Amino acid sequence: MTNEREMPRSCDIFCNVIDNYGDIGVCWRLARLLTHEHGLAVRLWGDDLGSLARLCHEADAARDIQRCRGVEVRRWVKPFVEAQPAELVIEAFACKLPQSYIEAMAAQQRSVWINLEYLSAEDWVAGCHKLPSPHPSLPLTKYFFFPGFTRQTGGLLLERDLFARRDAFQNDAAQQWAFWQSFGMEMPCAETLKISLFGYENDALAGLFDAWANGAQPVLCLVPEGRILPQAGQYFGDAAPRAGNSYTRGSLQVRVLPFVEQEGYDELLWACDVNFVRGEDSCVRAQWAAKPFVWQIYPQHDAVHWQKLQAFLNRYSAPLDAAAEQAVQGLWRAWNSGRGAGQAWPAFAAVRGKLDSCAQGWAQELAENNLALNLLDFYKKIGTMRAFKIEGQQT
Ligand code: TRH
Repeated sequence: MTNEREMPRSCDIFCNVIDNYGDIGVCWRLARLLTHEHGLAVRLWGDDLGSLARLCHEADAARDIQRCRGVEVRRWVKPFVEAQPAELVIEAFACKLPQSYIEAMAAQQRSVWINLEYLSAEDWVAGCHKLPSPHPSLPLTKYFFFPGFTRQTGGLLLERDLFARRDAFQNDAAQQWAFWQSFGMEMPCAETLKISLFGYENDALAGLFDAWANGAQPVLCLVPEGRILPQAGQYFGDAAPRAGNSYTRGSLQVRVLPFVEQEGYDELLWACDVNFVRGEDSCVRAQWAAKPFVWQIYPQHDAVHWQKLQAFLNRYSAPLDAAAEQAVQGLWRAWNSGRGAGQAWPAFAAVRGKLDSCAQGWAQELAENNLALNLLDFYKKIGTMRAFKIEGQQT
């Protein structure tokens, strides 16, 4: 039984990779955070370690058991291996835990079982956060845990020292120089607008590139290898763009970057003036980078992602004045609808200074609600509740 005064000592995180890097990205980040900042023995069970190997180069996609950055990384095989359930069990994004593992949890009665949900800024999230879901046949309860942007939600993943590292990087020319050198590049001059571009396929790209190519300000656009890259190459007539390639048209220079490790991606965001991000985790990292950003939300078939996008936009643009709000909404909507981003760009560029000055405050406010701390707090509360229940039964 969990002791209410104790932190969990062990944690199992289960991740079923749907596509892209978001699922494993969040799990890998959480695993490292619980290991390094809270001293938990973390096992990360993933069914696609190839995706993890892109985020952490020391991970070997072919191995069943390995240790990476202090985390025990396990291949989630079927049938599942025999494993003693951890004290804190996190099922990421409603992936289905192995039946044998669920039965072992029920038999041992020492785990707190959490379903960590996708991130959304929608209002309903607050009402569902921490809701219990009793197992239909076993003496077990699973709890929903929702990341989010308000105090009524589980908050966001944030490393303890991230802001200090970000500020050190942004105030240190030597670190920045080393960053550019690591890609074989010179440090761009001050007047160049540096933009990172991580995205899904997007028909609005050519129009946006036109706007940058035809603008007065030099633009350096850094495109990590990924789904939008073929279209970026196509714009310059290159059918097989690769990391290291560089293209120029008018004021625009595009440079293809290799997909870097997860920690390195933060530096890319910190080094740029505007960041185009996608999905879930990169969107959060862009907010921690405290720079103007443009979010391409993960598209869903039934178009519910538009509601999610608008819910976030409403919160994010609330502190902005009318011009900045309109500019942000205009570019984000154009980028997500796949048309008109080039036309929407000048208004966004014009309010960049305002967005810059709001970004620090926004990040600071969100930082007050830390997902890992909330998770551990919740674990302790459930432990206390259980202890009372057992005491009650005994007296
Ligand atoms: O890869 P994604 O599109 O993941 C998506 C979303 O999370 C979506 O919500 C989910 O439903 C879907 O997957 C299945 O975007 P995301 O979430 O930003 O994840 C990308 C990860 O890749 C993030 O952790 C940052 C990392 N990254 C690197 O480590 N190196 C890089 O060079 C780049 C560009 C990204």
